[in-house]
Amino acid sequence: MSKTEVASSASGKAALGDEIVGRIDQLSAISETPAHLARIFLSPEHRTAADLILSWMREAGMTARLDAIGNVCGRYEGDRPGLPCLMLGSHYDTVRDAGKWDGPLGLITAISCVADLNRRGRRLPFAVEVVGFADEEGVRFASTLLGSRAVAGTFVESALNSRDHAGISMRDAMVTFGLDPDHIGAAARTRRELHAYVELHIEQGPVLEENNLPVGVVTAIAGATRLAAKLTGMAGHAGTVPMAFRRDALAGAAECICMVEEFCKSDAAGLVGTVGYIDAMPGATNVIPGLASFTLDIRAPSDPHRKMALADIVRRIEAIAKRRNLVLQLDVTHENRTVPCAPWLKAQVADAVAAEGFGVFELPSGAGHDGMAMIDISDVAMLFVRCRGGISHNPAEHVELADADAGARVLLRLVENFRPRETSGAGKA
Ligand code: HGY
Ligand code: MN
Ligand code: MN
Repeated sequence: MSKTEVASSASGKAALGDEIVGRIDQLSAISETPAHLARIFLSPEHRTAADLILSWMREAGMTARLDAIGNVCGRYEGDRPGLPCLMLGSHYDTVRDAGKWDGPLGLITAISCVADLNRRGRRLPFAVEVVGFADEEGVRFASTLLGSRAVAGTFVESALNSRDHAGISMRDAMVTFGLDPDHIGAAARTRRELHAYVELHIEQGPVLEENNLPVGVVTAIAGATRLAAKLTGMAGHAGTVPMAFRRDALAGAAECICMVEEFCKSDAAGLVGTVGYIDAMPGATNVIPGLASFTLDIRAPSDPHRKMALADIVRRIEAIAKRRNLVLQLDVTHENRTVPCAPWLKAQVADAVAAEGFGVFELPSGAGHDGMAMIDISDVAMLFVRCRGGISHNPAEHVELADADAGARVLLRLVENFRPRETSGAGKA
């Protein structure tokens, strides 16, 4: 890139942060309720958000479409039509009571980078595609990464039978949304169509802030296992059943939850365990709960570590259920292996960080990301952007304008300097 181009796009880039932050606010207004940001897969808010993002993609000079599972897909042609692409993106669904940056920052930044190329009439020797994944969080249906799995061609049909808390199946929800559940396969892409997948995302942790850095280069995405546990005891009268005779399902679940916390706290190698959801039936003050359901989310820096820890935790839950004479049902609802970022691609992310004048700092991702699905059709890499206090999955999630701008400048630099693996000197795939 010539000096003037860098200068002109640098001034253009200075506006990148403003455009990005403005759109983050615009998108965050599309929520199930105004008070608590939630944009859930196949909801009316999903549709409204998709329409807005597709309009941004078209304004940026991309052709844009909603794919067969509700992802938003934009394409900016290279210097010749039909070239393989560098795919950028992130997700645009949220957790409940979410922050507004988790997912949208990566998607909106990618769109702004393409808009900058388009403003300058810049065409590259590859296409640039931007994908907004429709369901990374897995809030509505137990399994996650539904959008990116559909793109990777690894969507499991049986997921269509899973039901949300209202008992609506994914299949029916897709039909209501206007999508054909038997057509999901049309969203799949092939390895041949992609040079690489790169995602910009907030760090969702405190490490960049502690190191006083706006951006970081991700080394790997930690794997995770999600489980659904159900304990069945005996409902009874809160006033008449002596404690020794009770089969209290909620008390059993509480003992399991405290055990998971203690077990993970005592692990010195980064094991984390979370119970994010619990439900007790019948849920009346004066009734001993006969049924308790809760979720488990177990993660560790390596797959063997996670699997060994999980086996131990399951044994302990089984022992608690047995001792309390409770019937246990424990199902794995989602499992993702740890995904390494490709060294050749990670190096280009690092080069772009350095070229924009920032220190190169590598760190793993404890959070899951769509790259865990995209790895099945492409090498992946990630660029992290600092978020205040490392807070995420919380309305207090925040990114400073300067850091949003820094992330955009690095991503744009990466795109303009991108060399496919075969020409990057990294040797044959
Ligand atoms: O759960 C995760 O790690 C991601 O935010 N979905
Ligand atoms: Mn998230
Ligand atoms: Mn995310």
